[in-house]
Amino acid sequence: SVPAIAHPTPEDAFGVAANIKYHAQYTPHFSPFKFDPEQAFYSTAESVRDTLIQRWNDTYAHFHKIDPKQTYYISMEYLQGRALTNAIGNLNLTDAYAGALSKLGHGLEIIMEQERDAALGNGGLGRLASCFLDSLATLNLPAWGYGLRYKYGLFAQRITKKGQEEYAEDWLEKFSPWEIVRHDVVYPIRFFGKVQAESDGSRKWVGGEVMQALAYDVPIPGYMTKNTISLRIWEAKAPPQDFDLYSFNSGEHEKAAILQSKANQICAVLYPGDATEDGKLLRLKQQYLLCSASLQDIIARFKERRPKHAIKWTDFPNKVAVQMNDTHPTLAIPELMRILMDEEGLGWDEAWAITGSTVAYTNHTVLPEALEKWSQVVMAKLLPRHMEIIAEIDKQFCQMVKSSRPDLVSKLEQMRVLDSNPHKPLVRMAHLCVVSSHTVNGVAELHSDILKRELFSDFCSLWPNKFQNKTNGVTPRRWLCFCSPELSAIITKWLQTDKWVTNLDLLAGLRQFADDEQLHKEWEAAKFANKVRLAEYLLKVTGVKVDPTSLFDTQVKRIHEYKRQFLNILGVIYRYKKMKEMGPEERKGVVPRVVMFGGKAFATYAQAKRIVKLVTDVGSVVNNDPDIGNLLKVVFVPNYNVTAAELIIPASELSQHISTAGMEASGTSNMKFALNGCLIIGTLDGANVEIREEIGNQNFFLFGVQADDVPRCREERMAGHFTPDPRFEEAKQMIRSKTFGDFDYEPLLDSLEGNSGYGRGDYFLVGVDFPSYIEAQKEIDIAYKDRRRWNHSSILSTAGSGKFSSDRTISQYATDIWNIQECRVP
Ligand code: DL6
Repeated sequence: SVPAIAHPTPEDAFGVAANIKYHAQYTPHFSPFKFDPEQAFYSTAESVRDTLIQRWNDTYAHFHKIDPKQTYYISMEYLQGRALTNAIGNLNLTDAYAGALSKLGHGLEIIMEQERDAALGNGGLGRLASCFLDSLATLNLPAWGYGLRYKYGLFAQRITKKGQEEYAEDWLEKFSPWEIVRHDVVYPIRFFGKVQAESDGSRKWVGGEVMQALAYDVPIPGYMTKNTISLRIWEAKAPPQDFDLYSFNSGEHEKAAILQSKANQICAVLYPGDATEDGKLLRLKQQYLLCSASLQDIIARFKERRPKHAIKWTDFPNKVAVQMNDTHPTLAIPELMRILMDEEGLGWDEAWAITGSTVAYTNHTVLPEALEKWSQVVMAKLLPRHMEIIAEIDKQFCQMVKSSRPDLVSKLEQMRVLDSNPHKPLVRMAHLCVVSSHTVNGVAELHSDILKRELFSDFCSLWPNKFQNKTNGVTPRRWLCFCSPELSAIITKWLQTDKWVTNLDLLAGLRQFADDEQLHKEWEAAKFANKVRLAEYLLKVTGVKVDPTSLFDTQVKRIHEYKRQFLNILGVIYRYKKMKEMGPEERKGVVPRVVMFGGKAFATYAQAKRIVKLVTDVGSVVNNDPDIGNLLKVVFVPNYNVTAAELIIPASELSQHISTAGMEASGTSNMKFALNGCLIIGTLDGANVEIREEIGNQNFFLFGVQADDVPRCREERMAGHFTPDPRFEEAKQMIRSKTFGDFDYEPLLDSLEGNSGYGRGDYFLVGVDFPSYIEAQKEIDIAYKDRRRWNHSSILSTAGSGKFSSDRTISQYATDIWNIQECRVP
């Protein structure tokens, strides 16, 4: 073991200050003669990292000694956000660091703001993975997260007169103080090549390009526990011998390091555009790199803990649980099969039994376009051995269905792993996951029911016990304690305990005070302070001045037609029109509102970008209309990310979760808003259903058709059996009349009409739900004027949020799917 290093350890403000100074001096990245906020941030982060590294070493040494069954969470996405506030909060060192920094002439808040968001994910799925890591560590569960170290994370969004523009987000431009490069953890990764039959009958994958995966570890501290686990992210690199000195010296500089340049492309960006064949190939390379490196690592750990010649592979599922976060890591299945058979010498049946008892799959969407399918041709070219294995899985699945379930034979073509359409043969990744995994879960009750009844109904009749629900959750540390310390302090004061932070069900104790005037006063004051903070931020990033006494109404999430930001803005347009028609006296009765939108549209998703443009165009008109003044402001918050969410969510009073019923698998921001006492206007979709049950129907503004009615409504809409509400027509007419500028909104408006042109017969049922949406909005205005009623509902929202802790979700995964137990570092 490495001898202890003699430098100050952070225990109190003096120790911390000395430790920060130590790093400024001896881990220097900047001139030693200055100590500006940026430099102070890096030294502070390095000082925190010292503590994390020590705990992280202790944690894995302990896991090694105990050798418990471990969970490996494989995900292409993690939306970590900033780490400093979270780390010192979880370590209970916030006061010590604030004190130390003030001794060194800096305020903690300014220092925290120096940190860039690590945005290695797109949205809900990635943020969920990050919440899960926090809960895994906090619950002292033996686990690892595996991901990719993208050079450029999710793009940065700028809003200009043209709408959304995308820029590369170079989160590693300086460096990340949280990651530890592991030069001792490197695995070979092969692409292309061919499969060779060996004389003993085995198969061997040879030739092609061999790259390397290099590990970086990001320590994830649990809350108030020594346990600190690792998010291990992989970077592709060329083998060291790759550099061709002869080519370089003869002037062929690019050729000299061709493999390195190819390796650099693999982890260059999160979700490379896949419109081209090259783009598709790159995405598949990313997925394979993640799966192969992670499995080699898992297997190396399994072997390391056993005597070399006594490895019992049947023991593997007793020590390893692999969770695939959606279908992106599906290649873990054929890769585990390949390693077990081709490298460890197991037969098919044994390898298949081990794989099937090890892997489990979480589905996060029912949208057909998000259900991955890969070309068999591309797969066979890049991963020839895996294609063979997948074909064999498909073949055996077909045989099994034919022999054991003749009633399903007529469905077999739709159920198969391979879609053998001769023009475009595909691999259905979701089917590969369902066929191979011991457990498949959805992420909210409604979503899991839809999986069982619709998307995977035939599989469910085959294996009814394979399907489970695990309703999502969010970490209360980041999403309440650290982002709203004022509200958290009030909760702790009224509950007379801070144990709710790790036992969120205790929030139910607030119910008994839901009518207490003193609590109302304190609650409102805390929310108001958060609103003032957000108003300052909005002014800084958008130039729009908002009145913090207005109702803060928010919709922040990826921009997508099914999430219906379009419905929201049409509602705003209608509100604006009605306000314009009012006389000055009538206008005095209007509840002032700030309607905030935030979210990124996928770069090639034209319709989503039109929605962003429409919101900003409406804002430009409404915000500058002297008749309206502060009664209505419409703000598009640029570059919505985790850090922005931490400001926006605690300050919001109403949030919109208004997807077409049946289309949002769960949603997780709905949970964050409710936890922060924000009321919800929503459809019966995803986790909204469960949130409403928990917080009480009277505290939830419900509207819209239900999931079961959606197919019928769509048919009626397509068949023209639909009479649009006049209010809906008025709102559309405002856009057509060019009130908001002369941008071509026809494609967007057409999507609300019949089944021609861009029109998809209003697939997302905006027109159908518009009237009930407007009615719900009216109800909200009435409710907001009654401060007692509103505060009461707000407190009950928080009180009813106990179920939505990711600690609860992770405990259920641990018990029902992974079969792992707590392994606390002494
Ligand atoms: O489960 C996390 C999150 C859900 O809350 C959202 O409702 C769902 O849309 C999202 N799904 C995806 C799907 N991506 N793929 N594939 O991001 O997952």
